Amino acid sequence: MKSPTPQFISLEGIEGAGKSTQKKALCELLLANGIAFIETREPGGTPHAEAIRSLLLDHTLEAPAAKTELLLMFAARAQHLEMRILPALADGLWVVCDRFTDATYAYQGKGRALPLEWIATLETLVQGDLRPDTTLIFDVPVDVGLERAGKRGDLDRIELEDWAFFDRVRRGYRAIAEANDRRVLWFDASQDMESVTDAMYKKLMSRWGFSCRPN
Ligand code: T5A
Repeated sequence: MKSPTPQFISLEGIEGAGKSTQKKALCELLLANGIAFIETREPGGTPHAEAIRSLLLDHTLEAPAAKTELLLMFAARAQHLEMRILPALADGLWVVCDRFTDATYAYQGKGRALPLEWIATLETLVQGDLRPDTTLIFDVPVDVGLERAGKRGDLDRIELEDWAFFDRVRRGYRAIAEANDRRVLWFDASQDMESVTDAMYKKLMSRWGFSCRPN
């Protein structure tokens, strides 16, 4: 079934916050309510953008300068928007995206201390006035997130940053939530997975007027 008002949804948080886990649960909620959607991620989502992702996360290469990292994030985003997100929305599909531009504000803006005005300029250039309709931010203490991410196996280049970097990123997300209280839904993701999913379902079912929970 197509929805008359396709929603663009992003999921955000520091490493190990549980975005990917909760994205699956969110997709089950959409399916249970007959919503047609695509699932995607950033950086990535198209072959070109996934190639940029590999460059960005490879810790065996020379590390990119902060400006290079910023520009590559937006290069991948431009491709992703043009080839995948905008066509899906135009077709009436909802879009569920693991990270979007809030990650750039949090990681490159706060984590790398690049000027937020640069990010705002690139955001307008690449996205025009397109912004997610709903953003779910999953918050965990840095130690908890890094421990969970570490259990998953090999760490990528950004996951190898230090505690202080992720603390700045986490604070960056908090500032985004405070400045965008209508768009952003905030979750305490230090609880067990089922409790986080339950909190997410309650808020989203009310927001979208859904009546069905997944079995
Ligand atoms: N990036 C991205 C930027 O710097 N700028 C940008 O503009 C963009 C778009 C890739 C990297 O790119 C950076 C940020 C990232 O460093 P990514 O692919 O989203 O981003 O990678 P990660 O954030 O590293 O994804 P993770 O998989 O680490 O985190 P998730 O998705 O938040 O966590 P998830 O769901 O995989 O869970 C991790 C582990 O914890 C367990 C899970 O089972 C899993 O084992 N878990 C829980 N355990 C206990 N309780 C819970 N509530 C749990 N939830 C999950």
